[in-house]
Amino acid sequence: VSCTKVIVLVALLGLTVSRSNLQAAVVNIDGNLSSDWGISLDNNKHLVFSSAYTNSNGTQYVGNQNLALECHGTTTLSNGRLVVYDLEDTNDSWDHSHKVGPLYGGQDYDAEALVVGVSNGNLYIAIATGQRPDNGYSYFGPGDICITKGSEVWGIETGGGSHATSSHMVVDGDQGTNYTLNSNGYTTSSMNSSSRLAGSIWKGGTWDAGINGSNDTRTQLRTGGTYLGMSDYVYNFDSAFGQHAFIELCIPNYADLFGSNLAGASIRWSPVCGNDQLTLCVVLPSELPPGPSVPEPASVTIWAMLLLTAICFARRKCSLARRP
Ligand SMILES: [Ca+2]
Ligand SMILES: [Ca+2]
Ligand SMILES: [Ca+2]
Ligand SMILES: [Ca+2]
Repeated sequence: VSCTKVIVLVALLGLTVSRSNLQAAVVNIDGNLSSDWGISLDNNKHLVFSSAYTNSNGTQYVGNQNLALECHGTTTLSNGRLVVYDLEDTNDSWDHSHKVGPLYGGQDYDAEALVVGVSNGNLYIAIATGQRPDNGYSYFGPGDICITKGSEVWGIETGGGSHATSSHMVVDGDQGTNYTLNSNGYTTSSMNSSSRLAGSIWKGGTWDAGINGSNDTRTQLRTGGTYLGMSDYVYNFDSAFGQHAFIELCIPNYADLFGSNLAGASIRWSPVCGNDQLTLCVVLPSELPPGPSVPEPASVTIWAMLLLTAICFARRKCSLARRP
């Protein structure tokens, strides 16, 4: 067998392996969490979670029950995606008198799922929540996504406000929004911002804390910070979803952008009041699955090809737009 034939064979094998891995790795940033995250809605518009999501006792997470069913961990979905998750879906029919923990607010304030994954150097985040603009203006104030590692803090602007009420989807580049609340957590005003756009990524800055009793110290990126770039971002809501909305985003080449690999970082999201909170401490899953136990030279070639293909794919799929 000639050397050329071996190389061609290894190349074909590498391409086959990489193709199957990359198909599993594709996340469509469309505000639909069904096929890529295993989070969908049943006929009654209640969340349904993939059987891969389990509670601390190892039983499947079913949602829509009570706070005791909050669960978090790392799992591999049926599509092959390795994810880190925090699920806490309280009853979708609860009114504002119900506790979502630590404070009250019912479904309108329910932070239901925060799921994170990494593929090909890109960071993907998905959120399911009851925070919808059509909850009523005073009940609507989605916080910004906060990532911390040691003393470093990054934020992703979620937007919303008046733009959200005129459109069923907030996307990257729409105006961002700052919400002002009263001491009970009701939104009293909101201000759109064209200098902090939805989906924009920031380092540092001054964060608002939740209301008294929520003990949430970073719910909303209020002022300042250094602009790093834009994510590929969608905040999707529709009456067809019942009282649910879905955030989905991709931060391309996140380790380069952040200057950190985020191992041991904490990712969190809550409404601006902090009445309900999701906090995920992630040691992010590695980008590639463990290599097959094949002879060393072939293995090296396959993984090198995987990496090269992955880099090409990542650049095509999710490119970073920087402000001039
Ligand atoms: Ca999707
Ligand atoms: Ca719920
Ligand atoms: Ca919740
Ligand atoms: Ca905001």
